[in-house]
Amino acid sequence: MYESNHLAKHLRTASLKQNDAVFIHNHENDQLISFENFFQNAEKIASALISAGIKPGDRVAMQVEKSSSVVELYFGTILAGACFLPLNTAYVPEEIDYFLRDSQPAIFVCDTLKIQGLTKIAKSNKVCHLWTLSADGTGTLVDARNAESPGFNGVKRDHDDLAAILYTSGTTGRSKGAMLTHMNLQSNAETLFKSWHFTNKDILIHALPLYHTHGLFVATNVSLLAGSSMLLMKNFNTDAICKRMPQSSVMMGVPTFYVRLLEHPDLNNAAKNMRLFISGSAPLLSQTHDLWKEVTGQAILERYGMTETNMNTSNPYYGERRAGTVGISLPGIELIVTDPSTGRILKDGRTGMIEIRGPNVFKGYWGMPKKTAEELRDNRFFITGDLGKISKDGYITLVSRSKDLIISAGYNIYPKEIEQLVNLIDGVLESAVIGVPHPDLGEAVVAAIVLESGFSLNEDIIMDSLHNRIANFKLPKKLMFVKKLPRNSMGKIQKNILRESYGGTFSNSLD
Ligand code: MCA
Ligand code: AMP
Repeated sequence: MYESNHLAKHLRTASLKQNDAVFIHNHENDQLISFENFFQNAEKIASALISAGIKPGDRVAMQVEKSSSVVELYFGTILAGACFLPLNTAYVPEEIDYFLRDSQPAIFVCDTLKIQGLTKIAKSNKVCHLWTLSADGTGTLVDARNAESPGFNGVKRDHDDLAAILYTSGTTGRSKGAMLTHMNLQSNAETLFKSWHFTNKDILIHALPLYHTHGLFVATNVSLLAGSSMLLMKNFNTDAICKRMPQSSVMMGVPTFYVRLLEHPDLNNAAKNMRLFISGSAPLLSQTHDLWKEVTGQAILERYGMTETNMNTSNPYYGERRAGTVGISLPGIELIVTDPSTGRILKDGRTGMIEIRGPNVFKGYWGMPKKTAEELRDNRFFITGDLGKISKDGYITLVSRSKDLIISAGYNIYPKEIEQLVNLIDGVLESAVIGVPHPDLGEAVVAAIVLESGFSLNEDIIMDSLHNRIANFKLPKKLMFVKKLPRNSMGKIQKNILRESYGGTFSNSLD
């Protein structure tokens, strides 16, 4: 089936033998969607996209709440030969304007509730069709789908053709669209499905968003390849997860999931039937790893990935899951550590830049050949920006990052973007944004602000100016008004000193 469409063909194979089995179980309304139902809906969406004039390689962008229809739209887009472009639901219109301008999608699917604010933006960016999709499964996308019949067999797409573009924030403040091919997604799903021993008996607790690599590709593609089920939860909620664990077998989450679940009194009992807990997207503290093992008797399997590469390393399914490490390179993926200034390979466990090569590595940044050339070497090694080391027996430890990036509960936040907005506020002389340890989020955003002399701005004024200009999760959790910023002899702001000064800001809080 779907013979000429590389990714669709591979993702469909396992479930052909179990069309009636449940692929998606919607937690909110207990609705069960069989594989057959799912693929028929995806085929109808593909037909609707083609009827709307979609051509191979066209972008289908979406910003909608999590639902099974999103998964159908993803697969329908692949079948239609187009390129799926999901956007974080927290992005405000100003941010959406940038993504539409940069990616020039043919179709943009948005939440029915947001259509008023987004119509003008879609028009000014020459989007051909603005469709809607609400979390309750209604909208013009669904109307278009329902007007079609199933049976669409997929547009021809080869392994090197684009399947998706996912935006990842840029150190200069401009988000970059990572171009992912059919092979990138298929090869990584295949590797993970084998490494983590997924089967059609598995039921995956899916409480992650569907607009990032973790919840979209890792969770969904692996489940499709294995023919396993997903329990789709709209949000992360510890009560609901503990209640559902006894009927489930695997959970994928960011470290915040594990930190919060450890607070739940039922965890020990609830986790007894689970065979695997996987963590990634941000560092899992050794304390969390150890405590989880103490309470549930199971070692969390930590893995390491990036939007540009999907997953690179994983702790083993059998064998030692070593706390504080992200495990070993996945089969078929080369990982080297290099000297950041010369690019020469470093041996003997020395710390340096992690570089990755393999079928998982993306094609480049959308419309940014210069940026692509800076990060993707001619020999196809991708310079990750993560600093780490490899132990004698192959375990990789991430030590720090060379990029100025904050990871807050799995969401990436680039300080530069916030600094630029803070600096525009009347009365602000300059600012520096840093990430500091936070017991729940891992890292939280703190902004150090210097005011121009004669101005006396308070927190509310600053926060009011930032609201509606950036997504809420990027907003600083704390503002520090300072007389001046620490600088080195070259005049560069010393963020390490700020991190030391404010490192204890949230040490006792769970705000
Ligand atoms: C929500 N808020 C946050 C975050 N999430 N603030 C900072 N950082 C966050 N991550 C804020 C909201 O803006 C809101 O603020 C308030 O918290 C409550 O919002 P709510 O949605 O109720 O929050 P929550 O349910 O507690 O969300 C926490 C969460 C969520 C469930 C842990 O952040 C989450 O789903 N994170 C996972 C992200 C993820 O999938 N990352 C994978 C990226 P206000 O009250 O002011 O409105 S892919 C990746 O990294 C690579 C490839 C990889 O390796 O996987
Ligand atoms: P993103 O840009 O959302 O793809 O985030 C990728 C970044 O998340 C990587 O470059 C790492 O810095 C970080 N990351 C992913 N998994 C882990 C992990 N297990 N431990 C620490 N950092 C991680």
